[in-house]
Amino acid sequence: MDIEDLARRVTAGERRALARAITLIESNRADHRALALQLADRLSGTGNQALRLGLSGTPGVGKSTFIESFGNMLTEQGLRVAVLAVDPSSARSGGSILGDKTRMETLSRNPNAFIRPSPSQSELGGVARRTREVVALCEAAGFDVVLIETVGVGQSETMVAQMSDIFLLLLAPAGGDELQGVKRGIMEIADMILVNKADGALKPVATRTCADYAGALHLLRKRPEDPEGFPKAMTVSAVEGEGLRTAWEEMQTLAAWRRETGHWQARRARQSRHWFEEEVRLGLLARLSGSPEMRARMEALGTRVAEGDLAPAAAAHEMLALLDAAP
Ligand SMILES: Nc1nc2c(ncn2[C@@H]2O[C@H](COP(=O)(O)OP(=O)(O)OP(=O)(O)O)[C@@H](O)[C@H]2O)c(=O)[nH]1
Ligand SMILES: [Mg+2]
Repeated sequence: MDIEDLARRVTAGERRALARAITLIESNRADHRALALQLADRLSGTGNQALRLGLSGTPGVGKSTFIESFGNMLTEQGLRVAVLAVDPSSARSGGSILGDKTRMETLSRNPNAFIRPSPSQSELGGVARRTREVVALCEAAGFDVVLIETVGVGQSETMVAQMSDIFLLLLAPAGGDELQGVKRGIMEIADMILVNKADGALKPVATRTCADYAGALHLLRKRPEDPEGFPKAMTVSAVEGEGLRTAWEEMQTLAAWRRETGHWQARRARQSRHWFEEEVRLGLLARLSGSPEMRARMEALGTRVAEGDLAPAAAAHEMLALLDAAP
């Protein structure tokens, strides 16, 4: 495989080259991995910075519908949009985006949009790691906006926030007590809350819900990376396209402010450091379970720990010492 040529074609914005590069990045084969690293290295510093938007929300809140309307709106403004997903269940389901191309029908046929389902790795850490590399690819390929979708379960939101410049939380209109259902931790990483389905009979409920969340956001500790008025709660209707333009303007305002004040670069720098450490961590884990001998040793030590024969910390120490001995 000619990495130079592939890199050139990716930067030229060739979709097929991009798709091939992504397949390479998602592969677990050791030789592919080496080529993927070469490619990433070759593409780093191409200079293009996309706006990376994270989007999270529980099943049925309208993520796909939102991405369809919002994505089409952006392409109408002449922007190129990539849509990626971090789906921890994708190893089993084959990826939510793929299953739901019907909800993104026009966007998936849009020449200025690129939709890619979640990589099917068995662990969330692996999914997030590959997605992050694909974000960088899309950026090198000249996309203006990269949308990273995740369904709001477990750790996936935090991981998506860690690869986004702006993190959006999509919520449904709900009664007052349901507001408690959104975990504080999620509220704290949200840059904007969008209460969807603000249309028809749901509109008054959505407006009330939005006010409730605006109040809740207000109670959170002020973050240095926010200008006055952020994080912000707004109502939208993905189906009717209502509020999307305003939401986009707010995102741009926030992005511009963060760029001017240096928070944008600081956030990216923090994220890069985080992913570096994550790579090291995952690399160590891989080495610890990479060979049958290592796995057998882990299993044996685990058994001794379970039987009370050895303390967990002592067993871990013994296991880690093997890494020094291993080539
Ligand atoms: N009234 C109304 N319904 C909406 C809106 N957006 C989405 N829906 C409906 O909500 C349902 C779920 O929408 P999806 O876009 O599939 O939601 P999702 O968040 O992608 O769901 P999962 O992929 O299962 O996580 C569909 O029946 C949509 O038509 C909206 O703005 N207003
Ligand atoms: Mg969906």
